[in-house]
Amino acid sequence: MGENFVARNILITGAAGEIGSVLRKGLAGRFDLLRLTDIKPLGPAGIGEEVCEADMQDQGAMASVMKDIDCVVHLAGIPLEDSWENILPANVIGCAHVFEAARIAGVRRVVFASSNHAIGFYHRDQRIDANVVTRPDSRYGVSKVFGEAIGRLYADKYGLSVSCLRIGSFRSRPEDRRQLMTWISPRDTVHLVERCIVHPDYHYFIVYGVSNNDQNMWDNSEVEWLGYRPRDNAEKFALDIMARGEEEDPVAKAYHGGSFCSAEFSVTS
Ligand code: 15L
Repeated sequence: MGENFVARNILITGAAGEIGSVLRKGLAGRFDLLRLTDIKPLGPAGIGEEVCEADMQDQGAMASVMKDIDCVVHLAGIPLEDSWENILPANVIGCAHVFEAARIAGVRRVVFASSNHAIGFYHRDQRIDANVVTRPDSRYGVSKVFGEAIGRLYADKYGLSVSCLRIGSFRSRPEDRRQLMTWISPRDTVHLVERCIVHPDYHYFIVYGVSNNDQNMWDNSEVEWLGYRPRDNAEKFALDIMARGEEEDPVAKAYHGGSFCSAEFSVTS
């Protein structure tokens, strides 16, 4: 990136969503400006905030929200499996618009909310790092692989600084057995995103968005330098969850992506 990066003005897309709302609170007062966009209502702007309704499909609107921004945190999109008709415009075209608008506006950094579903078809007995080949488990997962790829292109070709967060299960507390492995707490999420915003110099990397879970399957040791030190551990909730005696179906249970893998699964051996 050349000289060290200083993040003053931050844009969050999808700021009315679950992660966006937590970041809005958690990052309040940390930067000169938090500009928040969504297609859903965001309420009135607080101190240090600007709110604007903007649709990622609308290139003109995207261009105007990028003005004077140092770093975009791109969360907007469909957060679950859906039809191609819905995934393509929201998660593929919309994501391309965001990167392109950022490039044209001279934004230096994009923090992209990817997902563990980019690698969902790895077996649970395999602990993986971010160098593995992607194995998306859904149309949604494919859209996240696309986002990671466009991020890589914009880093290598145009010199943007890009991080991709393969977020696990963002919940206030883990809700099932799988989430004992995949949970990321709100507090750790704010810390991770903040590290990705403020780190003075990086080109491109992928990090797993996961708390300090005893049963974690994702290895972030190559990105120690980022300073992400998660403090929460899903194991604290394990007794409660195990006592419920709920079982995942055999396909979901075999893979990192859980029910995203078993949905529509039709391989017969
Ligand atoms: C995701 O990417 C989804 O957005 C979220 O709702 C969860 O389902 C999560 O992954 C997960 O894997 O648990």
